[in-house]
Amino acid sequence: MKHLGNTRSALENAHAVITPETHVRTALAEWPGSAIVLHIAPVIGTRARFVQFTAEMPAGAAAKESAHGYQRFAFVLSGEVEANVDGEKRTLGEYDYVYVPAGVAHSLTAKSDARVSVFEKPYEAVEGMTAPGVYWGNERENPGFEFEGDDHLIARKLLPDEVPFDFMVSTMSFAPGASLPYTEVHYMEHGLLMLEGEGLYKLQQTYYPVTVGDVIWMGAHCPQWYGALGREWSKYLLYKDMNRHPLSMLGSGL
Ligand code: UGY
Ligand code: MN
Repeated sequence: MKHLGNTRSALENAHAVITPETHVRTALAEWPGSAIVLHIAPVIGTRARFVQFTAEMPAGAAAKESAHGYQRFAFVLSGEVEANVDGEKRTLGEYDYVYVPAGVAHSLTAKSDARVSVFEKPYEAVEGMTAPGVYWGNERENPGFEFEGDDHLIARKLLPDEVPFDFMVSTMSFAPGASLPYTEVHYMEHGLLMLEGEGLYKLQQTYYPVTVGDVIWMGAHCPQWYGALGREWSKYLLYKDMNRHPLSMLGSGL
């Protein structure tokens, strides 16, 4: 695919497809020793309201909370990472994850070479509402539910579906041939990482073949649909902002 500059990567006004052969690594002060592939940031398209990156951590590398105390969701793609959050230490393996609320000091230390998918967002507090606490989980232990009644399409919510959370991370799993029931158009944004399998993603008016390792940004109102191809179930990790009035960002200066 790299021949003569060919790529499936694309950037449009309300979406981006970012495929592994176009990834460029950078460094972040909070992740010394790790290579960071910063996929989605507020400089993209209609100004994303979150960041999504993959941290490639060599064994021994350690990370700390983000400089501005953003909420962080860290999902281990491979290897082992020791998370030390609020006095609690846990070793996270494949598909284990932790949600760390805004302003909570923590460390993530690679016990072996590891890859971690990270989403960060400033917390939009609501007056009188207690902010969420630390939350741990494993995607594979989540039984999930049939999405819109389709037993070939299983959704797993990785965070409690509760109003104090201002975003959700889920996985969506599709049997070959299964698809989203209709083209969705919604205000909420998505960051997506293909974890397993392959299929066709329709974004605005274009159909993209997508496979493991591909990242997709879907801005507000981006028409979106997915149909699974191949012989295996496909699965993607999906960030979505939730539970806040669309204009509340004006008050917070975003
Ligand atoms: O619920 C959702 O927003 C989800 N079904 N979107 C998606 O998979 N692109
Ligand atoms: Mn959606």
